[in-house]
Amino acid sequence: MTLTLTIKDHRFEPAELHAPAGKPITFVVKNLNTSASEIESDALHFEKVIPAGGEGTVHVRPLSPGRYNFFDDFHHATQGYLVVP
Ligand SMILES: [Cu+2]
Repeated sequence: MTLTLTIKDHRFEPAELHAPAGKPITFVVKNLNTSASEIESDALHFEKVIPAGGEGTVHVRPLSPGRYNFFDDFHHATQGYLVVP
């Protein structure tokens, strides 16, 4: 499934996303900030720089139930969660 989110004013919108267990997930991330962001997750094993005004796609393997953190590695106050029930 595909989840779409934006980064604006250094916040993820939405800051919490939901996805089913056991299915591959694609994140499509639009950066509406005026500076670059790097969406990153240790738990989900991705890291991608997204230029200001740009868009990036990251793929995530099928997941077990849990609450997975991701963040903007260039602005650590920008935090988000993927919830897999
Ligand atoms: Cu990084």
